[in-house]
Amino acid sequence: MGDLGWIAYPKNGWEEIGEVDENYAPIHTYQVCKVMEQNQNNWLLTSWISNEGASRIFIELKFTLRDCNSLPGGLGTCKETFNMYYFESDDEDGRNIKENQYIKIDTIAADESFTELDLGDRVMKLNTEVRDVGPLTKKGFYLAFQDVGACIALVSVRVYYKKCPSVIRNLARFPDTITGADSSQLLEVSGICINHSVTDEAPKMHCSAEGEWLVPIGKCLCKAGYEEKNNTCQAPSPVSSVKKGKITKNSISLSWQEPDRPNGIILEYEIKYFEKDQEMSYTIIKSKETTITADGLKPGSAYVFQIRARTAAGYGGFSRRFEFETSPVSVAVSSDQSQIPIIVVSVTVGVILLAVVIGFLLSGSCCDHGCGWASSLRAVAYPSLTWRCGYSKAKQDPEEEKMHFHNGHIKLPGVRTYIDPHTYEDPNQAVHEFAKEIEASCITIERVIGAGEFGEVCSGRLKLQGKREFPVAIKTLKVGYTEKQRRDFLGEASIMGQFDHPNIIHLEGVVTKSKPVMIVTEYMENGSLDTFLKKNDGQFTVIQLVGMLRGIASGMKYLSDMGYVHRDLAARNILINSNLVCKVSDFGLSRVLEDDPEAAYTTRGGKIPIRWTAPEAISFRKFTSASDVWSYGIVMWEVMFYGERPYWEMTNQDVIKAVEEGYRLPSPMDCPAALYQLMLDCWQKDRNSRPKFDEIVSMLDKLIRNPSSLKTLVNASSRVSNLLVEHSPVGSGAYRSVGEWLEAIKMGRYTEIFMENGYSSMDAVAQVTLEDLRRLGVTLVGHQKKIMNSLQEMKVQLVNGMVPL
Ligand code: ACK
Repeated sequence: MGDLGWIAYPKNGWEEIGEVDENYAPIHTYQVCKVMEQNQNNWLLTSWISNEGASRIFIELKFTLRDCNSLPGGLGTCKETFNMYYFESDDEDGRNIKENQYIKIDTIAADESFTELDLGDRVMKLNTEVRDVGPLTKKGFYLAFQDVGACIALVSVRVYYKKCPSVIRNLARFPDTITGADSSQLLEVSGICINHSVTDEAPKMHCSAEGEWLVPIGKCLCKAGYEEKNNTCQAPSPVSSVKKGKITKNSISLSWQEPDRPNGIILEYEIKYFEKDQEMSYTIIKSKETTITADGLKPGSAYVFQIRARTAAGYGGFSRRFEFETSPVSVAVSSDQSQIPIIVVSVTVGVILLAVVIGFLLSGSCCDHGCGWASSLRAVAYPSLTWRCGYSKAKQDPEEEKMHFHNGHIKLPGVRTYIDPHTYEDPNQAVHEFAKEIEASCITIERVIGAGEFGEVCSGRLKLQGKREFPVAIKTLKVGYTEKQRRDFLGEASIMGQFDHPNIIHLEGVVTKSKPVMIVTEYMENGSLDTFLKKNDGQFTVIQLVGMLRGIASGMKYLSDMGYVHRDLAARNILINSNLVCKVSDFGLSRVLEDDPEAAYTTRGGKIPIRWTAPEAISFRKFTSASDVWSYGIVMWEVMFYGERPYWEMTNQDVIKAVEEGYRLPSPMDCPAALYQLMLDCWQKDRNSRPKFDEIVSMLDKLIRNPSSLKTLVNASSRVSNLLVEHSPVGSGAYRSVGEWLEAIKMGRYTEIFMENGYSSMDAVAQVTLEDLRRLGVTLVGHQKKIMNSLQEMKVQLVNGMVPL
């Protein structure tokens, strides 16, 4: 409002005009209009502007400029541009520097100049131009505007920088981050775990030059005893109500309820007890049930009990202390005798367990995994023995033993291996081992979003006790199902429930105690990846696409580490949420055999999604993580091609033959060479030569950190040499019409515009330039690229004599 402190020289050049805006607020405008006089050199210098730590700044100018043609007699001297400069300085001392020390930013021209006529109509054609400057190395700078004989009114100068605003993602806080100096630079920023959380995988995000956070990597987890809610970790309520059951002179039975706010699925409870005032000598029992009997206690003595729950995130806090007393000696002496054999058996079990552990350790032959098991086993074994100078062991619940040895697997907390639900005799047991039972009344079904093999897929909301309602996807099992269908349907939940990873679809639970039977998972707003990409063709940056691929690779790394082979990895089996986070889904037991519409019967009788499957898996059903890597390469191709069908309309038989003969899919258009190379690596015939998922993740991370490595694209002529020529839409021969061509490259929406503007033949289309496309209203850069690349490719093919245009 006051004096801007800008300096104009010579004095009769730029002139400050006090005006008011539409709200009658005073505004400054600088004008100059020496169009009739020779050799103008009028400077306008701003005051010192601090760059506030930014190394790249943007300057937005709003101005009007007079059309020289509309000036009678001024044509010889009149100009229609002016120049913008800057000079960096740490303080205001730089003000009196010479003109030639200023660095030119650009010559500014008007998109629209105004004429006498416009003046008469009082139409002011305001131009907006933005320029950026960087890298800046000092604390601030001056701007200068040089007029050399134009008629200009400078109405507004806005100077700004861009930043990625502070955000909490994956329980990590990322600070306000000023974007980098380079317009293509991605700054890697480390997040700091929020209160009560700890690092799982170092959380990082990338701040783009446009001020957007991209490609979150890693995450924090709430500490043991805390649960995640609205991007914070708050302590869960501990076990609150503990009731005593049967009490004898040597034993106390207890039961309790699940905590009000369990931290995920409760895997087990830990019960700590000790004789009152003897806290140093305590016993710990682990149980999967909400009841236990502590025996071997002293008659007529008070005991203190505390219970805590364990979920995948760790232990919650202990409950308050509950105190109960055993019966005095005179009560139920005879019934007590029956306990003795049990105690003896239990102690024996404990000793055998310990012997097994020591055997493992002493044998010295165990692999890393084996040692992990052994040490975990030791930790779990101690409930069967006394702790410090405690008492003989409490009665061991058979459930606890199953926890140690489950269907021949040693399944202990902390050992992350996948267990095939088929190994369970009773599939219901597998479901309840890995999936939480949800009451149907907690679920509100809102709408049907699709059809699954077993019934409808719906979206809805889940309200769990003590938690805020949140959106979920619900798969239902249709009425009239057979026992096998029910088993297969719930099999997916038994598999999914074993996984816990940000790039694997998360299971909330199952409804099995009422009908319809349901599987409830997290809701993924953008649905399946193939449909989503087709709908948004050409609309993402390469970095965004690579971010999606990185997520999928990270999920697959987790699965392969768990020993799980997916067998049907394809873009249609990836779900994508509103943050563009991709998650691997579809873990059906019979999936590969039955429910994938892409799966076809092979000569050996199996049903396999041919286009996505590695040759060794098609030929002799050798499904491994390496065959998943082949499928991953196909997913990369689908993503970079925005959901195009691999091998287009080739028949399955032709695909098998072509792949056997060494042909591979051509590079998608505009594909960075590094990504296409990775695809080709995934499609190595020798499965041992294919990269592993951890290598793929590292490779993609490297590309994301160094986006300039993505700038080298597979060039059109090398693409041609890779083409499965007869089957590429581009190489499939001359197009009969412009419509057919645009349809083939999925740009059919522009057919009418092309025809209306005279591009009605392929000959005419061949002349189209980028400028023409913009004029036709093809404004999306992705679409412009697609059309121009296709034209370019047709021209290359013409040169090569491959496909006549
Ligand atoms: O492409 P879509 O919208 O995404 O159509 C299919 C449909 O259900 C049948 O599978 C959608 N779908 C499946 N699981 C989920 C989920 N967890 N969140 C959102 N949509 C889902 C899928």
